Amino acid sequence: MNDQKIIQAFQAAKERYAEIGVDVEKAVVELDKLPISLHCWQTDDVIGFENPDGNLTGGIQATGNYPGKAHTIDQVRADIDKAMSLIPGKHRVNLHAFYGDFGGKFVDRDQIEPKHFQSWIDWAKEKDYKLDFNCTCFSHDKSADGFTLSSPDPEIRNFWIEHVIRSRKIAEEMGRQLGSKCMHNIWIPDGSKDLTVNRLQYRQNLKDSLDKIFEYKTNDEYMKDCIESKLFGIGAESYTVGSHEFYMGYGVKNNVVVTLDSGHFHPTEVISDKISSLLLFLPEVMLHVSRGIRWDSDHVVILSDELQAIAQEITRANAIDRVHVGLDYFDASINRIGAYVVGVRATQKAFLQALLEPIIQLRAYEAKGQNFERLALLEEAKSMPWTDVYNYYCMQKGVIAGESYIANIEKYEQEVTSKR
Ligand code: RNT
Ligand code: ZN
Repeated sequence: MNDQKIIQAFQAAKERYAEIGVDVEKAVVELDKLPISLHCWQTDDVIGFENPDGNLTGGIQATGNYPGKAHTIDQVRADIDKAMSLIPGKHRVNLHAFYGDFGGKFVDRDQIEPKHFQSWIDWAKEKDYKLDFNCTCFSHDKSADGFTLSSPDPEIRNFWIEHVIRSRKIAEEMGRQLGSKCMHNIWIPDGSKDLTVNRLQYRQNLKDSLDKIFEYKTNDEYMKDCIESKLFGIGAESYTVGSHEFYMGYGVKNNVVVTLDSGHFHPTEVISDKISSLLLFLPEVMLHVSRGIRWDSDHVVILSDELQAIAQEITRANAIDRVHVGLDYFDASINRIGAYVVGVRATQKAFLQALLEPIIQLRAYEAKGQNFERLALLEEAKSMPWTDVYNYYCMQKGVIAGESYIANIEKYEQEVTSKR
């Protein structure tokens, strides 16, 4: 697409939006302020660097065998840099604890320290990314029985408590050095395949473990704790200890941010409608934007109705500053860098559309009970020329607009990933 044409289309879009009372320039400025946290685990199918031959466990699975996945830290970073170069705006990278820079040595989870992440922090500083972090409570001997923080065995519980506290300290250090609050997310795989009779006991254990974990007080300016629920995992279909009700209760009572993963609910249950409730009881909300398909909670994000609804709920609640947008999907069956770019661009497009909503008119219709008018305007808004605004935003940021980025990723595949 040539710049001249992008500018012309943008001018026309701007006039068209003005007719429905929407300020396009303001929407672009707002979109530019929205950081999206790119999960590092799309690069290598959630394997990490602790044990390169390790298996992904914990009820999650990356399916597919597309060539060219990242095997080293440098490759992960190069792939993320490549993806970032095709995404307008300044963004974040979300690391998992088992992606530490362990220098070829085995460092167990209860031994990790900020120094194992210093090279990540330095890289982020150099590239002007911010970091988020996750403890890794899966793909490990001590999670093999299916229980970590909720384990009946106090030794196992203490091991994971230690790991999570250390992870929180690492997150704090990331936030301190990078001058931006690092969101630290706790997700555990705990659950069981079949009928479970001690459901209360495991949940009691998890509650006690979390209480111990949060006894270590972190600096709020540097890091924030989040807890993520799930409905079920593969091999843990009957019972998940960390359910939505569990973490909602824990989070609200203890003022811990709740993470909503869009793939972690019943297929017809959506997270978009949970946001306005959580915002009333918690200062912030963390999102893992994903796309659930049947048993899989982690398909590549696309511009779906639900993604649009999520963005609308956040902008309508005026809560862009209170809702942290992170991605969480891993597709090993397609070009992995392409998977990032598709997902982030879709997320940005959803937010741009939401920011371009004729919200004043919509609210006026709703207040007067003019529900046909509200529905009709919502439908019209979908086909307004928001794509011309997105292309303009890409151009402004020096990023390829439109489908030409596909060829650019193919070139990277030919020159870099296919040679791995
Ligand atoms: C798993 C959770 C969790 C993981 C990452 C790797 O179902 O969504 O967030 O995807 O921690
Ligand atoms: Zn998640």
